[in-house]
Amino acid sequence: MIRALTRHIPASFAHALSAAPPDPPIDVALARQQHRMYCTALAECGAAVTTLPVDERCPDSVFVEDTAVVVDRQALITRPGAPSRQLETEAVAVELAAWLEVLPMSEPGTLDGGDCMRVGRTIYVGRSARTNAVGIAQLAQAFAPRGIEVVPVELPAGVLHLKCVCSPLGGGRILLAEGSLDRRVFRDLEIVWVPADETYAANAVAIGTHVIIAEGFPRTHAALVAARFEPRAVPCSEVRKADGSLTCQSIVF
Ligand code: CIR
Repeated sequence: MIRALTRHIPASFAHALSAAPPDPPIDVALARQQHRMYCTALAECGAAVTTLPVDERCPDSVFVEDTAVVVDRQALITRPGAPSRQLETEAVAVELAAWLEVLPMSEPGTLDGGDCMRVGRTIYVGRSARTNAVGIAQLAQAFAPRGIEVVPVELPAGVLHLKCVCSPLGGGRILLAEGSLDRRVFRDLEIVWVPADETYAANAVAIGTHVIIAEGFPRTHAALVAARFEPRAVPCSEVRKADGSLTCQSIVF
């Protein structure tokens, strides 16, 4: 059984973190409608979806990916790098504990799940403004007993998270935006290339042969079809205004 954990969007999402103030501002009603379409897409790709209740204290809480990293039957509950987001982990930890063994992180480590891309027994982890060296060391220590190798990746300036430019497709394949990271970072992985002017589409959720991608990126869509995937486009204009995309809205385990 593939499970996906998501979280309802609070009214305070209008004030979510973003590198630049969105113009026009976030439309919370539209964001909720798009989130419902995202959850429906997850379910239609075969996931059993659980959606956590709204917490108005946490404007960014729809971005659950950042709060946990799952390997096999264990979940490392992160310490998100943005202090305003650290409260988000409580409800996620309680829910995941019903399914998985949860492992803690500790100060001064910080880590966002959006910086962690797992491919087989390797986790590529972006060293970013959100994820520090202590956090990366705690990630490596948590999963070393499970045979996980952690490979730190330096991010180009202005990239929020590793998975802003790449995401896993299963079976040793990844989506990677052209011109973002040196492909040699990813050793012998098979790359499905995203054109540089469609970089936003490099963040996608793969479940089996299904891939949920952002609406409006025809060349990425075509590249996935050519690689024998079944892309399914969903609208995400409102989460994009808060620097979010597709993987960040769920924890798939
Ligand atoms: C933030 O700045 O933390 C949120 N507004 C966006 C987080 C997006 N998370 C992700 O891509 N994993």
